[in-house]
Amino acid sequence: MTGTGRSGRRRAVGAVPEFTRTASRKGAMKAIRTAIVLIALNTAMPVPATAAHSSPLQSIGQPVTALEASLTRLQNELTWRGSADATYPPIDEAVDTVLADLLRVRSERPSAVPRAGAFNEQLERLAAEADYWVRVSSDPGYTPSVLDTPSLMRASLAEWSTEIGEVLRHLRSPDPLRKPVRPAVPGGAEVGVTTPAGTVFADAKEPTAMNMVVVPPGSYTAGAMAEEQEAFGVPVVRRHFELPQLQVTVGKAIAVGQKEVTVAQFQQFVKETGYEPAQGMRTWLPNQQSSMDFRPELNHLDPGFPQTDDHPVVGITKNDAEAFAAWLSKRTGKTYRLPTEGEWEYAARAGSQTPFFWGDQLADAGRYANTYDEDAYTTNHFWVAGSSSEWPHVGVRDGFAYTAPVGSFKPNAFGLYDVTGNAREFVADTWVDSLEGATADASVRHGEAPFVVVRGGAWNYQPQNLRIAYRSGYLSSETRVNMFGFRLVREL
Ligand SMILES: [Ca+2]
Repeated sequence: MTGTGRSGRRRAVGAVPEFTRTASRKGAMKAIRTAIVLIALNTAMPVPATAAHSSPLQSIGQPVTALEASLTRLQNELTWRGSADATYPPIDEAVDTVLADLLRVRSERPSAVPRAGAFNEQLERLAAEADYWVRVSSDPGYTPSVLDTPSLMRASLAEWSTEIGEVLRHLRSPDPLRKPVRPAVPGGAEVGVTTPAGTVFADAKEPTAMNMVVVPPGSYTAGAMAEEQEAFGVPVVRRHFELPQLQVTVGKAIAVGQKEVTVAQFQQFVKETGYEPAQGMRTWLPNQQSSMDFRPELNHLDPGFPQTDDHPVVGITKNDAEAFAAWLSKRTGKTYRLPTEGEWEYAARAGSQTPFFWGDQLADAGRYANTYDEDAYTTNHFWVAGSSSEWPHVGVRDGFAYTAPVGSFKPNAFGLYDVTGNAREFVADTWVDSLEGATADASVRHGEAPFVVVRGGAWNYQPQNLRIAYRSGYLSSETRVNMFGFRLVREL
């Protein structure tokens, strides 16, 4: 599989979920880390952990103290230096040091950092992202795209800086996800791949139970036609995201969340597990230029505007969504997960091949989706970034200035609500900037780095961007925005 870079170069896209680290220096770092573990094992293993001070490694300090110091250094490096090639090499170095220090802690003092496994997974993602930027920005042909403008890069660094702060804060804290999971009160649904399409069921008998809809197998054409892009004014710099069109088949029935995951559903997960979702988020707030500034004080319970329990949860990360799915799977004994990008588009189209799932008329948006309508305009007055122009309005009215309770509008032909409005939705894939090489069987596709893909529009989206083919990536795996939420798939 290949993707085409903005400067015209072709990049290999990994076929496996491992993110490629740049060859030589990374190999050396890995060798150093392995050597450290071997030294640690050889010296520390015969003595109890409490006697680790007798280790020769004492000369370079206690491992947890060293880890704290390297994490602090990493956090300080997570700042924009005017360009990617100035910003990322020191981050790349710093995160490798942290990973080496964490590995040493795991071998010498495994109980000292109870969440070491989760922290390692998170830091490996940052390492993969830093690697990507070092590699891409050192190419003389590199020019930033619409997805890596300075303001987006600054927000991504702010997200990571906050996350590293959280790692530091919880370095010695117990792992909340080690608590036993309380099983759901069984919903009694007997469903499988032969259950009739359109069947609605829940795997729990609880007020917060999530209704799932059986979606039949089938095929669709992914991506947009040139005529559609022309008609809806898709900026030239984004058109390749939706091209080339390809035929995709979802080979067997799946169940898809009837609605987006709500605040109440997510909050049940948080309360029962003690899970700590990401703190801070990028925002769209009244009178703000469309720059998505990171606001560290906000979180999923306060995304900067009023919500009730039945609104879609927003401001969470893809990792938070996956943690929720893992918890729900454990509670119910069924497999819940994020949809792949192919499954998402198939479910959202529900048999349609028109720009919108309801047809091709923008004027109908107010009946099917919560978008940046006249009500949102009156409250928010978004401005075009770097200009004195307000976003134009298109005469659609839906009654909601921010998010709406899930299911407030008409569903698509599969019986799914809000697929292109209310909150944008994370999918399982990682970002590739075109459909070239997309999977024809709707299986998950991985890009060069663990950057997120979001599909569907949101409450702050201009109605023309509710087109089903609309897709975009955010070049950070920790992205959270007060317009991003999710829905889940349940395997049958
Ligand atoms: Ca609205």
